[in-house]
Amino acid sequence: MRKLNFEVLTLFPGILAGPLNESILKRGREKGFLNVTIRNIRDFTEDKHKTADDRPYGGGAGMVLKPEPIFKTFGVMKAEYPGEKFLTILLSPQGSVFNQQRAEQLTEEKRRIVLLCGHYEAIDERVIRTLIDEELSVGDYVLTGGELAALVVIDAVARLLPGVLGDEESAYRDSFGDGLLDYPHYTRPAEFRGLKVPDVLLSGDHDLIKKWRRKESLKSTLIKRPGLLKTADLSGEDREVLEELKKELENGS
Ligand code: 4G0
Repeated sequence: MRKLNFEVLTLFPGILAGPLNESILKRGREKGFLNVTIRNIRDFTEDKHKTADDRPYGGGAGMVLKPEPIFKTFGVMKAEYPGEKFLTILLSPQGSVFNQQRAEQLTEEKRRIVLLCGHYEAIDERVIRTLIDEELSVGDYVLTGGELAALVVIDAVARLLPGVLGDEESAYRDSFGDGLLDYPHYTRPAEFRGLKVPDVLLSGDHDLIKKWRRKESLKSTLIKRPGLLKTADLSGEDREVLEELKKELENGS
């Protein structure tokens, strides 16, 4: 059995504790598929006030995370794992945008994955140049800190590890590895306040249902996120269905 190892370096460990100790992440850790160590950067500050940030050279608003506590945290961490390798990631709005493909790649990572969370507008550039392999963003918006972004990365990767999800959950996951949006889902009753479930889903014709779902996935993707079609895993028949859908949508039918 393989295990993925994360090290999260943060000034606010409390933000991470809750989500890692609930539901699927908790189970994944308990079963030994996932290991997450949280390190408090403030434990490695040098002064009696435990100062982690300071004013920017050159002036201007906002504070900058000091290099010393971060370098020290890295030093202590590395000393705990002699001879081991690390992939160091900074969560930052300046990073390349995290996606399902990067999540899948990280499931294969053999090194310890270090997630450094900043909690101020900036981090001393010498940290980035010297300690960081990769900057990742979870989307084009600014958060108060990198902790929620780190949780997004851990969650997206953990659910892909074999054994972390139960059978029901992983059957659901497997059907969306193709880069398309989901098809519509319905459960009982067959009619609710006059709103009917599509007949095809009650037909018992599993071949027809499969085709309908695929077409609905393609339609939804075409309408809501057409850019995803460029990288989606599409068959020849998918492409034919897409051409039909484009014509239908042009006609407004
Ligand atoms: C600004 C990540 C803010 C700069 C972190 C960190 C959004 C994301 C923060 C940094 C974040 C995201 C340079 C470390 C913290 N906000 N989109 N806030 N640096 O992934």
